[in-house]
Amino acid sequence: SIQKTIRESIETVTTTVLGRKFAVDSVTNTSESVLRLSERGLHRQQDHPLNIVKQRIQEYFARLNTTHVYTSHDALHPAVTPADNFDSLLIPKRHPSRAKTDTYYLNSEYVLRTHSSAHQAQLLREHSTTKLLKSSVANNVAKTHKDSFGFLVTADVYRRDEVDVSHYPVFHQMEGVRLFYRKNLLSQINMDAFPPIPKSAKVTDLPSLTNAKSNPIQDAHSAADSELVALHLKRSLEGLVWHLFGTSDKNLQMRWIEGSFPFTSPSYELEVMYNGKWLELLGSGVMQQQILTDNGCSDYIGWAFGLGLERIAMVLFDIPDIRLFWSTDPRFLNQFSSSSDLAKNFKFQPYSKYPACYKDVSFWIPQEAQWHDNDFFQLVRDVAGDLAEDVALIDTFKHPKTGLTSKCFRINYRSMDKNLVNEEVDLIQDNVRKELAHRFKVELRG
Ligand code: FA5
Ligand code: MG
Repeated sequence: SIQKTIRESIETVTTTVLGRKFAVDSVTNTSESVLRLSERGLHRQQDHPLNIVKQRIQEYFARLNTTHVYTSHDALHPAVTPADNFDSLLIPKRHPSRAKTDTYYLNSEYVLRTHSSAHQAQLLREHSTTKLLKSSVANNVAKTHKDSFGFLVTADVYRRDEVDVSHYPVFHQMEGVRLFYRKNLLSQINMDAFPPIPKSAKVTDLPSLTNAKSNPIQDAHSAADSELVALHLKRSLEGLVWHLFGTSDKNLQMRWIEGSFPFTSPSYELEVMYNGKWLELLGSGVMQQQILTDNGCSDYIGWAFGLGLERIAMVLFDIPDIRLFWSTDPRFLNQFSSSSDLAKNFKFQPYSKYPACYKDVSFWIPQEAQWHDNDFFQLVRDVAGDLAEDVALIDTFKHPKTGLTSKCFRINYRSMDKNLVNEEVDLIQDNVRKELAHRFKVELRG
């Protein structure tokens, strides 16, 4: 057995994600609990609400145009390179989203994608090579090359984040990309017809399409081209939001606000009014021409968007807690069915919530520690799993003499499918404390 231990320690330690192996190194910060979620494929599961929303969006884009089809992808592997996830999208080297505190690194060469945009470059390249292939075979460069095209990508995405009813380390996005052959942009845009949105709904656009300072038209684009593409983007997405929500809310309100992404300019976000508040549904914009040029599509101009499927499903079906999407409880899953007609005002009927129970933990952070609150959130996820509903920082205190910082977090425990007894929660809390002392060498208080 000693030999076995030695043999194991010599062999490279690997983690496996959907059949692919990744060597663990000093950068690795993925946890077993998150890796296991990558196997669920919720957006491909029959009758799962995320799958229903995905299908409705695909259906909208399929009906929208007769001039071309959007190709759909929903099973691309979640492990991508930092080049795919960041560099290819012109995200600066020092951008905070690259930090180990925010992104899951499988190792120094692979991350779990943090957004569906990670597949833009790859799909553009694939498209440009198949187009070229087709056109050279058919010797009909003019026809095939002038076609506009588009694709949709549905993907589970991973972010180290806070813990509460609307944040979970894995959620789902759908990316949409539409390219137009630049030389006949106007005629292509004119060929697309958008279903009208009734007068009862209210759509508020930005006061002006573009803002030269904070949201400029790219040097590579003429103002006319950029505005045509932005207009096509907005009409496409307004129609989508109406298609999704219009049947249940005739007085639907949506508005465009300025966005900011390294991979689009100008950039826009679309919000809907939900329970008296504006809720962000998606980010979008005119794609950076550099990205198209880098990936064999320099003759095109286009738009892209990325939306959150959970957000849409939560609004559409009144799902109160993001953890429910991961539930295997038939009381949740059996309410959804894509075959029956869900379109007419279907709402999720919540079953009784089990009582919550909170526990506080406070500790001194050692001087030399590089503390980040996300490390603590991750630790709670690892130890308590889905039983942790919410983690909140309730107090920070800096000792005037020692200069040490103390933090107090409140963990709210609640099970989605059973009554937690106090002894059970005490046990978990005790494990959180032990793990905290072990991982970060903090000094526990009280
Ligand atoms: C992005 O991820 C960009 N890649 C979107 C994009 C694509 C912009 C293409 C331009 C062109 P952002 O981090 O804002 O942006 O996320 C996009 C959407 O995902 C949000 O509008 C929201 O609907 C959803 N989303 C973001 N974070 C979460 C979260 N923690 N939980 C649930 N949904 C989320
Ligand atoms: Mg955003």
